[in-house]
Amino acid sequence: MLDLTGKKALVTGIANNRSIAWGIAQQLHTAGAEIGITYLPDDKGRAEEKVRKLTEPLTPSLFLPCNVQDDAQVTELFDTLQEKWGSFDILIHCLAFANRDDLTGHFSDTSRAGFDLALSVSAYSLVRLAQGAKALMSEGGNIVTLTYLGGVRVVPNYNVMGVAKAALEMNVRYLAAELGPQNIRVNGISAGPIRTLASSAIGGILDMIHHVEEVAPLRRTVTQTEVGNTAAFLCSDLASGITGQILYVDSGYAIMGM
Ligand code: 0WE
Repeated sequence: MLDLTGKKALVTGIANNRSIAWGIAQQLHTAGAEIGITYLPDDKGRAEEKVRKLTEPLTPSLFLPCNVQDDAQVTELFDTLQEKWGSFDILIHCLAFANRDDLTGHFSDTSRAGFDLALSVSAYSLVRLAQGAKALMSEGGNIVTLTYLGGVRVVPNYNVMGVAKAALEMNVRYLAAELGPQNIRVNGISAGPIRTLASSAIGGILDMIHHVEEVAPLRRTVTQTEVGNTAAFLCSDLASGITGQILYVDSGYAIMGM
């Protein structure tokens, strides 16, 4: 049985009702987990308000700001987690960012600053959050991150994000090897393209979605709920033997060669 009753789950990366992280939070909640939410704070508090309203039905027991580029915020996050939760069980990492200019045009024109930014937000952040989490996952735990095919194969315009996802997927393996003895499992979900705030900001996402609908074995794209169910599975005892893996939730797209 997929049962997460009594488990505490911290979910990062919810921006709005289309976020894959929101799909994951809902399915973890449905499976019985207690939810904590982090949001990316902005100057006007709009993001906080929006994410708070959206996630209210899950009655989160924690709601905390976390910009992974700000060391003080990450330290504060784990201090608060220790104080309020003591220990926790599940960390969901759904964070990525690259400059928009770096997601179009020539990959060879990527600047050092653009490269550093993409790798820092999208890959290093998993290492930093795992660092904080391992100290609080005293009874073992689960870490799940989101990745994309563009991290293992060339997808036009994904560019520096592909390099960041390659680093992220290797982070999954190194973290899984190191944290396994503490019974902390670390896995990634490689989701097919979905219309979200992040992907909609990219020109041509609809064409990519139509391409998937034509050639993927299931002849359709995947939903946030399907990714959420896979995350819930990975965090459950049903997946107790799985760690260090990247699981493709992509309607089968990645198996095709032609
Ligand atoms: O990982 C992603 C998107 C991540 C992303 C999106 C943005 C848009 C707005 C990272 N940084 C930014 N920065 C912005 O300013 N995906 C898997 C979705 C995605 O993004 C693509 C894709 C797909 C699919 C970019 C190019 C080509 C395909």
